[in-house]
Amino acid sequence: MLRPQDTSTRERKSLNGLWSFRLDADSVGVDDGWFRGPLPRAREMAVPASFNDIVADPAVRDYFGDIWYQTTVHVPRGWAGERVVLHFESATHRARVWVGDVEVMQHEGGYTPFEADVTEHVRPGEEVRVTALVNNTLSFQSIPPGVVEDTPAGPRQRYWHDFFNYAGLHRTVWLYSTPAAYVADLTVTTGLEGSTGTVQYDVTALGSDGHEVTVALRDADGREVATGTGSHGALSVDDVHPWAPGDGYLYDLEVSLVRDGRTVDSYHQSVGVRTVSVSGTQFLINGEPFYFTGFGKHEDLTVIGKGHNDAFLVRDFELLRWVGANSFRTSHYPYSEDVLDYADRQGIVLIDETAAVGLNMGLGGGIFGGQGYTTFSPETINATTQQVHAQAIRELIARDKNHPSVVLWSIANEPESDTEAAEEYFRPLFDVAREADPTRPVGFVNVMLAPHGKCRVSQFADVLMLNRYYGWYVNTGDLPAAELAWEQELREWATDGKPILITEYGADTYPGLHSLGSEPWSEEYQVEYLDMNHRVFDRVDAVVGEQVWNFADFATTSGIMRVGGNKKGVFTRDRQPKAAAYALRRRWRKDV
Ligand code: BDP
Repeated sequence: MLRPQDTSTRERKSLNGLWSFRLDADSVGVDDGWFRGPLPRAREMAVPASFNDIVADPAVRDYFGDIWYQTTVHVPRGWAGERVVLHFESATHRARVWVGDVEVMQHEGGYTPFEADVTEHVRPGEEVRVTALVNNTLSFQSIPPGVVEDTPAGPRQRYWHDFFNYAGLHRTVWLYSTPAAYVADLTVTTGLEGSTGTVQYDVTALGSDGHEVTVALRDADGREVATGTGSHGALSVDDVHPWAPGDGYLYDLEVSLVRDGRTVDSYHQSVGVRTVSVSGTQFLINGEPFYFTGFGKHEDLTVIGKGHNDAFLVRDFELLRWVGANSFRTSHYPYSEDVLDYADRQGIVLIDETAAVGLNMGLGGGIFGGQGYTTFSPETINATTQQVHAQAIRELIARDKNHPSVVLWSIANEPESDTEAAEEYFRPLFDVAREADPTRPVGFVNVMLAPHGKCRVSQFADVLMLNRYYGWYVNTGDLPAAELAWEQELREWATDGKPILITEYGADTYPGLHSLGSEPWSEEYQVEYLDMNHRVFDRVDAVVGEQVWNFADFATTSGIMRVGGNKKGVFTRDRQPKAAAYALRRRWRKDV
């Protein structure tokens, strides 16, 4: 599925703004036909945003179940004869959508786009009603999983990931037009041979009998550097300017459908010419060893929750550059496509992750302790969940395959991985990822409960991604003991002969709390904790990167281990530095 865009043959109209909004705790809205007219007894709600922190009512904050959103849109007069598509960039965690009285689509999964051809249900020049029934309940068959438990005080949603279950319409909703014959999909892969780049393209066109596909590649100054015809082929670029970390150089590939000399459809794809590979314990970008510096992040903001915001996007990347980060992981779900587009342009390297987080009953909310369930079983995470997970992997790759910034797929965060059931569950999922994208390495993020020798899933991974909290959850406050234990474990992993990425290490830090004795929770401790980790990483050659947990403080569920959320941020939730930010800057930036 291609992201909507304005071109010489296409137009799009954002549906963002204030929508009618209503909770439906008893799930009566479908039977009562709430989509058939103006949403009864509705209030207004911002799109894009999570609804949770906007309404001044704790019951709304913690609400789970059916949620209705409705708006109206004027279909532009000029779209007569065009194909009209309704496109949601996401709806968390699932949705059904009606246009007028007609249900046009359903989608499972909260972080990837979905769309429907609604040409037959709209009339150019007229207004049409768009109604979305969003549902944010997590179950053992959703990604991420959760469970609704009956308690004396009523049903309660539980889940095993350490961030607040924000929900709603987090990203842009578009109505857009294409010609009847249109470019439906496009896959671009690139290569480098000395100073020559190659751009392989594969176009899927629909409704296009008798049309010819032509492509033109232009450099950043708009100069045409290569052209081609046919729905697939390879372009060669002399004196190529590669995409590289810190140098987000992009070419523009224009794909056209042509008939009788006339351009019927045109679509533009940014192309970064770069290669990614793994060789022994090295991670190579453009054939050169790459060392990741950066963070695990979250889409998490005050008031708007997981709603996308351009100002914070730019602010966060400013801070990444300021601190010397060259990369981050989209922990723990696919981020807004605005983030990926921006990372491409900024030359920031991404590890792109699915929403498969919390598939581990040995953990809960970042807190060790059994959860009273068996992770993989017919009643809990089962074959149906595996299908949903496989689909989540396919949708992530389908959406993000053309981004040069993405160098590695992460198919899960900290799942149970030390059991036979885990091995059976994950083996086919690695195949799904590799089939969807043979060009990028694939991995998953390993948890401390499944150390080297016990983990049965890391055998399938191209890169070892480890989350470790020596000096925080274990050896708390005892950094010398932590340093010994951590180095010992890391050296065991290094015997696998694969690159090791430290995808999480971090210490909760209350901003403004100081302690000469460097006690946990103080800014001093966070600095010394990071220093200890860095000494260990620098002694183990197979370590190819360090991503601190977390870029910024973020919201979680309530718990005795959390103080107003997770405070492992190097920046506060409002994006101000803690002392650790300056320490990282000194390590990561060679120029200051
Ligand atoms: C890891 C998780 C991450 C948590 C973190 C923590 O991957 O989501 O927020 O620990 O405990 O288990 O801070």
